[in-house]
Amino acid sequence: MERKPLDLLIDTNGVWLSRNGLLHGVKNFEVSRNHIHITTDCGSRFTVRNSRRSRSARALRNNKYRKACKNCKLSDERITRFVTKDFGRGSQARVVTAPKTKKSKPQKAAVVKSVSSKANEMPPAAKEAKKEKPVKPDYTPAQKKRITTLLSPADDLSSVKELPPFKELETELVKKRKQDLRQMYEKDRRHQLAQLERDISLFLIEKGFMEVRTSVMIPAKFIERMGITEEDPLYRQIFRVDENTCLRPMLAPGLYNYLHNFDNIMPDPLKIFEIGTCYRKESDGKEHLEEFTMINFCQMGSGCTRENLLKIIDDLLKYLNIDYEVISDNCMVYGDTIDIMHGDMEISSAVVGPIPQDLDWGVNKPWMGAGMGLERLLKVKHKYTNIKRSSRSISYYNGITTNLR
Ligand code: ATP
Ligand code: 9VF
Ligand code: MG
Repeated sequence: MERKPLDLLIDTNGVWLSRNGLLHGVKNFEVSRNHIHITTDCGSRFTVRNSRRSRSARALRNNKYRKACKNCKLSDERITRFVTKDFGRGSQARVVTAPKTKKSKPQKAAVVKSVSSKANEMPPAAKEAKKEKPVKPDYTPAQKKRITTLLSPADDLSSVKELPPFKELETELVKKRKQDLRQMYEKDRRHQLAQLERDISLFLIEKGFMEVRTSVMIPAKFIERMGITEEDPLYRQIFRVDENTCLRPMLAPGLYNYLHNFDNIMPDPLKIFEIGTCYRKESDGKEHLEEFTMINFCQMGSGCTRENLLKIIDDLLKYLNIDYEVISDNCMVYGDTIDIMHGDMEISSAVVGPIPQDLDWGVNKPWMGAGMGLERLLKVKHKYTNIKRSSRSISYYNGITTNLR
């Protein structure tokens, strides 16, 4: 059965469960592209990611709570409705989203279109423009795909009034892309992903973090020890090599081992990081790769505050020239996370520990850390429409298709 997305769960239940199991009434909520902006009856306002797989979504599906929030003054009826899964009667929450598709949703696409009711309306001028499309030859879907592949983010076809026949445009673009590649060979010769890895590495070393490299193939029991159980969506995303081995979906297990082994050898605080490939079975497209590069830095001991963590992230993203926004989210492994977003794409998840799992790794000091995807950083930096352009690949070199023969 397809899991309900978080917005639908909130809509049906009319309640919100905080991390500590406190049940709140939802006064209203607003759904934007990937987020839900929630106001509780007790007046707190926050933004969470509209995910099917988050801790909150799972908690709401489970219908369990520890205590009802006193300030929310939830009626018995609302609490009963929540615990008995009587979803039939609709919600008391006043949803202030677009009038939209409430019954026919909850596909992501529908939510995407309902950013606001205004956004759905096309201004009259735009309607006119739509009627008067510039004369374009009708490319077949395969031809459109080929042209899209050949375009670089710097190309702008929108100002071209009349597009030439397919073959002509293809030849022109192939020529341009060959020139781009030749120029890279002549002038720079650096691979974007490799260079970004070097840049981040130097940046963190300057800041006092020590670089480590751990195995890509890890014992499957590390997954368990991370607190990833069968209910966690990540569980099914893991590439298994054999019964006892898998490809790492994250860098945390390796880092945990180093935190344990280096504790009391290094002065306080201990600061380490790793950059390396991680593997996850993913189903959705433009910002997920099954093989991607993660940077995870962490600090253990003194100074592990949210403020200090955000400062390092801010310095790093300023250095890389990437705009971002901070929101809170939660996940099964770490509980509450600080998510760093660029528009609607998560570029990093950051956490301030400690968390209960630490003890299973022999770690018993405060920590903070963040994981960030390098291909997503490149996607933002170079305005790629698809993350494949920045991935490990034989089909693209620095975002340029290599299929030019
Ligand atoms: P998402 O919800 O977007 O799938 P996530 O929360 O599962 O991401 P984390 O486990 O927090 O991802 O990983 C830390 C970072 O690694 C993310 O913020 C993202 O930048 C990057 N990342 C995670 N999964 C992928 C992927 N499949 N492809 C590319 N980058 C990824
Ligand atoms: C932050 C996201 C548990 C003390 C070794 C370091 C972190 C979030 C990282 C990553 C993950 N966590 N994709 O932990 O820095 O592990 O899910 Si540690
Ligand atoms: Mg995350």
